Amino acid sequence: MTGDEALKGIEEAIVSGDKERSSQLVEEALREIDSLTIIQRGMMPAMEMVGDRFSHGEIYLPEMLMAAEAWNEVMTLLKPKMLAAGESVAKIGTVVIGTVQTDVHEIGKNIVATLLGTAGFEVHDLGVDIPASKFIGKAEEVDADIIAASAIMTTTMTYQRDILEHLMARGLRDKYIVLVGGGVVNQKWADEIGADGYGETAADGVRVAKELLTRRKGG
Ligand code: B12
Repeated sequence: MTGDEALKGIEEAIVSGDKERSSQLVEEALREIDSLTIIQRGMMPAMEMVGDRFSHGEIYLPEMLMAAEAWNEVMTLLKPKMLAAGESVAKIGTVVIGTVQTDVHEIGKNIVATLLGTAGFEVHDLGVDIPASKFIGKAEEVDADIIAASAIMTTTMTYQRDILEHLMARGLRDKYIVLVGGGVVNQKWADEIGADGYGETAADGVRVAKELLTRRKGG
């Protein structure tokens, strides 16, 4: 099987929500393809397709959930490998990350958290459906540099603004770098709410996080 065929197979297995086949194909692919390529070129296109089919009424919530479960199963194979690759990296900063209030989409946020970890950040992942006060409470507790908030839906992105408003209300706005991202979020939105940075992909997020931190530390 060529690399492209392997990635196509993984895409199809995730779209159909077949956990066992997804894991088996990923294990095979790992002999030749690195974890990030598998995520970006096999798994993310699967979720795009699932989203398209859902919005066209071709599949329903249970199928979308099955695809997400297949994704999570595969990540149990990939995440340890990715983290091991970053183990020797020196600590560069601390991030508190989560998906905003009323939003339970975690897949994108989990990739960002994993990649930040491999890049040398100490990552505190709060999970999903996180209110602004909890982001800030945790950031204060662990003396974070960065608060990173994921929002995947048009109905939940406004809760990213909430984080900035809460920070301002508590006189803490300048203490933290606020990074936003997620399906519907873009640079225009980030500018509008006064976030410090935006990442279209997880890899962009890591790059922006590093740049902003270096600038803040005067490097
Ligand atoms: C899987 C999925 C689900 C799963 C989530 C399971 C889970 N454990 O996460 C389940 C089935 C639970 C679900 C539920 C719902 N979903 Co849904 N879901 C999806 C789907 C198919 C994939 C999302 C995903 O994981 N994408 C893959 C990841 C890798 O991409 P990503 O999240 O965008 O993340 C990348 C970047 O955005 C970025 N990033 C993400 N976060 C951050 C954060 C920072 C700081 C940075 C820098 C970068 C960054 O990095 C990631 C990697 O590059 C999308 C379709 C789509 N195309 O996105 C719909 C989608 C998001 N869902 C949608 C909807 C409507 C719903 C429901 C309301 C459906 C319903 N009727 O109940 C519920 C809402 C539940 C809730 N309250 O949150 C809509 C949202 C539409 C909108 N208006 O915004 C979408 C777009 C589908 C559609 N086309 O209609 N969903």
